[in-house]
Amino acid sequence: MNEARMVKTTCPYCGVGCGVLAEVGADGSVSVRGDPNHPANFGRLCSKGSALAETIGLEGRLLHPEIGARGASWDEALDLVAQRFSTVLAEHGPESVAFYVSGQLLTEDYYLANKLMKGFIGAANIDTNSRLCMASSVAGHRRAFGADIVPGTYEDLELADLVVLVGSNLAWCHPVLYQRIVAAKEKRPEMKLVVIDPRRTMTSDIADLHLAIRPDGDVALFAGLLAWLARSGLLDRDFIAAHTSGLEDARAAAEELSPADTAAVTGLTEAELRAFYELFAHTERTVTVFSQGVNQSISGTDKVNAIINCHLATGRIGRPGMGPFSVTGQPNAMGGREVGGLANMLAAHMEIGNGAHRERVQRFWNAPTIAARPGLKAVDMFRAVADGRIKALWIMATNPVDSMPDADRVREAIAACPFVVVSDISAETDTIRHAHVKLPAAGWGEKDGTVTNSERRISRQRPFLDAPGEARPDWWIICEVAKRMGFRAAFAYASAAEIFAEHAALSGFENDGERGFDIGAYGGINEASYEEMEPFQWPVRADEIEVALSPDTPFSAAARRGEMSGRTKGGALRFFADGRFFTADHKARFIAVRPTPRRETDAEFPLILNTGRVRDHWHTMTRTGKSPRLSQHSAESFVELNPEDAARFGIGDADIVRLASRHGEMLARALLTERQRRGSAFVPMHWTDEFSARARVDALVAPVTDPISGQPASKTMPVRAERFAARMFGFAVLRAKPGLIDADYWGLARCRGGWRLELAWAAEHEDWQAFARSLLGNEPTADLLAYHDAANGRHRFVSITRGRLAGALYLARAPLAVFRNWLVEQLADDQAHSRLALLAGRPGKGQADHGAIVCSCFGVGASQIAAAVGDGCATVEAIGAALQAGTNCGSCCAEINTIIAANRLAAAE
Ligand SMILES: Nc1nc2c(c(=O)[nH]1)N[C@H]1C(S)=C(S)[C@@H](COP(=O)(O)OP(=O)(O)OC[C@H]3O[C@@H](n4cnc5c(=O)[nH]c(N)nc54)[C@H](O)[C@@H]3O)O[C@H]1N2
Ligand SMILES: Nc1nc2c(c(=O)[nH]1)N[C@H]1C(S)=C(S)[C@@H](COP(=O)(O)OP(=O)(O)OC[C@H]3O[C@@H](n4cnc5c(=O)[nH]c(N)nc54)[C@H](O)[C@@H]3O)O[C@H]1N2
Ligand code: SF4
Ligand SMILES: [Mo]
Repeated sequence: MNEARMVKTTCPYCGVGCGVLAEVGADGSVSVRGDPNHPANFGRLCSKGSALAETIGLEGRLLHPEIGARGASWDEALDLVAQRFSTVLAEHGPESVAFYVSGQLLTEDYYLANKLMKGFIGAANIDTNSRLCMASSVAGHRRAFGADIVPGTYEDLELADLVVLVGSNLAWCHPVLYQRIVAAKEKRPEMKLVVIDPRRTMTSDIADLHLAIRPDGDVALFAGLLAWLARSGLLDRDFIAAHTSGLEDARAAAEELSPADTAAVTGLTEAELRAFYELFAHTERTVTVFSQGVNQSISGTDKVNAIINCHLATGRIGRPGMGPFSVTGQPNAMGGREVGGLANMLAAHMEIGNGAHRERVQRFWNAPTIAARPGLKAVDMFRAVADGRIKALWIMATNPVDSMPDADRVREAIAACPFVVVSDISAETDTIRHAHVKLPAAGWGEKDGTVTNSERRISRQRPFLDAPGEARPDWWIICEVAKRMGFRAAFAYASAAEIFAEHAALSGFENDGERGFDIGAYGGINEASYEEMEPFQWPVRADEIEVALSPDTPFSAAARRGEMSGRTKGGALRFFADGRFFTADHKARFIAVRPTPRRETDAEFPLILNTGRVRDHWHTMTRTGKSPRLSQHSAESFVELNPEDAARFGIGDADIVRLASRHGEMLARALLTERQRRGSAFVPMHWTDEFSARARVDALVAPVTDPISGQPASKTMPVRAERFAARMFGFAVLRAKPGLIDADYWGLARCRGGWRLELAWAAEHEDWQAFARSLLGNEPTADLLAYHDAANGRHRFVSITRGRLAGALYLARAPLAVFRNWLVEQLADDQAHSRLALLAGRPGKGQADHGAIVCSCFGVGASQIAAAVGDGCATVEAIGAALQAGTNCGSCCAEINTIIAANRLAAAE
């Protein structure tokens, strides 16, 4: 037996970058909790972080290299990859190969992928899923500041008197940061929160003001704010004169819109605009947080600059409690930017377009060549794959067949590419299916390296499990291919620490304060110091903590001291406090921005499709889809529609909806809600062919991009919605994962004890009994109970083995009204069940259905919470005391509040 141990690491999901303590018991069991000493979360975790231990099982893991459909040794697979890339390179030149990588790689992996492509293959056809995520913020920062820098820190969100959230569903997507704001607001109720989002999200529930802006109205909104500040004499003239240029042009552009125009473009009333403008103008300590409602747009970069303009105009940048704050999505979106993972950047914040930078990086790497010009951005890269310009493609840690716009074309392009390599942890994804070579990567808990969060804080991910099967770290895989391509000396790393040391050294190399990203102090870091490294924020220049490298000072302690002394002393914790920017004249730039024409709907495609995230799933669900807890909150894909629109299209609640655009189509469950703006629909991005029939939303999204950043406009796609004429609906709970599912629509989700499945068909089956047998299995020991009401089209099947529920299927001509959560509980329950109740699909006397799961930590459902409200619980705390709901991670508190409000309202009526 091994000894129990605890390892400090970092959550692998969102860009908040929470510290996690992973405890491995003597029996090998793993449990996780928030690290109370980590400055991002101080012990908190959200629902996804709390459920991490449920996602590290080996189910679905890719454990061995594969070539085609057969297993292969590492040597064989690596030789083949190196040989094919080298051959294509020799025959067609460096621009005929490409890497498509990910903000979920660790910095060390990312650094090497970039080094191999740009310095050794010699082109820049490496792009990343950050193109779909952060590219507009990167471009906006570079235009305004001369460098891609987030000026502030998380603490600023707590110190602010006004937090403006633009296109950010923080409550669900950066939950711990959101909870820090909630806690700050509880302490200082005068603190104000404004949410700017076309949807009324859970985040808007605690907002003092929610502006349900028309999609892409943001440039007009913030241009209007600049004009308003100027007209009202509220500009910070001193700051503007000393530290900026370009105000007059920006102001002139902003003033082209009258207040009435601004109201028309934003879809907001002049009174709403005034309320927001007044609040912003008169609150010095203002932070504007923005995310994908800003970045994923045809005017994404302009939106970013429209926001930054207002902060520059008021001098609110780089000081406590103020500044523009782009929150990063993925755990290492920021680290990817540090290493220059985007096709138009070079390593360590240097630029491909700059000859001196190219020469410097080439010299530092001692590289045979260096990319001479920017490479293809993601959308163009997959176009080049489609038309045969790219002949060998290596995809790492991302799932483009589901997450790229025009996803069906991307799938065709990958399927037709002569040589595709995919490194992933999962054996079955919609992308890896098309790989010629599959390389098993080590996953979270197994791999070793660093990530950088939204506030520029670098934290260690440390391993606490052995990599299963033959899985290997991504950096190792890249090195082995590079060596086999002839670049042995430059890729002879023995550990992640060595790579980090080189990356840190490059950041400080010939820097002289010219580049904001500088962690030169860590340039000489050795294995032991790397092992102990505490989370720190960049920059930490070499001269800031020289002492760190003296042999008698443990590095981490010195680094901590460096952080405390050098940084506050030099004011380096926040950028731009000194008014010094990274442009040639060190002044920030105002950018003249004008609203671009909206993406228009027409008679054929009358709705604007908005896409995004749900609380408990992560992207394409390869990890969260394994967790029963996380799979209950949203158990199938859905489309949110305003009830008026739904009525217009003849769609009822819980109907199946077919959504179509000029690019593709999908099916999803209708969810009618007033939270959705009229004229728009919302579909989550998560569901793939693994978990559903035809629910890949990116099949509908056009490959239309922001002209500056190349980021796709994933949130404004004109579509059509119509009722899918289902003749039959079904719901099933199953112990075993079903194989092929013979239904026009289905959605599969993990639950405790097995799986739950939603079904629909356009036509009646000839033989429902046969379908039931195929789904529930033909185990000879099973009792298959059946109930038929043929006239009304109702059929029910229950399979019992050894007195226990093995599976059940319910069929009806309308959306099923069975008690889903009760049935799911029966599956997990080892008691003998009432056959009658099971066949009826509803709890017997004295039992209750808990309703849709709201609190995933304790499995508490909406009906339970509603009942507790009926019993007098009127606050989230009271619900917590009665049911535990909301008392662990707190991610569900906003929903509990909504249920309390609705039920108190109902009681009052
Ligand atoms: N639970 C969960 N959390 C996650 C992730 C996840 O998959 N699941 N992914 C992580 C990643 S990689 C990212 S990038 C972040 C994303 O985090 P967010 O950006 O907060 O999430 P989204 O849901 O993509 O979009 C945010 C909001 O933008 C709004 N929006 C759409 N169009 C517009 C518009 O024109 N203007 C304005 N102002 N708003 C608009 C949408 O209605 C939506 O509510 O989340 C991270 N965190
Ligand atoms: N319509 C629409 N589309 C979107 C968005 C949207 O809002 N709307 N958002 C976009 C954004 S912001 C993002 S960030 C992308 C995300 O989209 P993707 O990056 O495609 O989504 P993931 O599911 O996170 O893919 C990560 C893959 O890496 C694998 N993996 C996990 N850990 C490791 C590891 O350690 N090593 C390796 N090699 N593989 C690993 C996982 O199994 C999975 O297959 O989607 C974008 N697409
Ligand atoms: S907020 Fe949640 S998902 Fe994001 S890093 Fe923290 S625990 Fe992980
Ligand atoms: Mo993202």
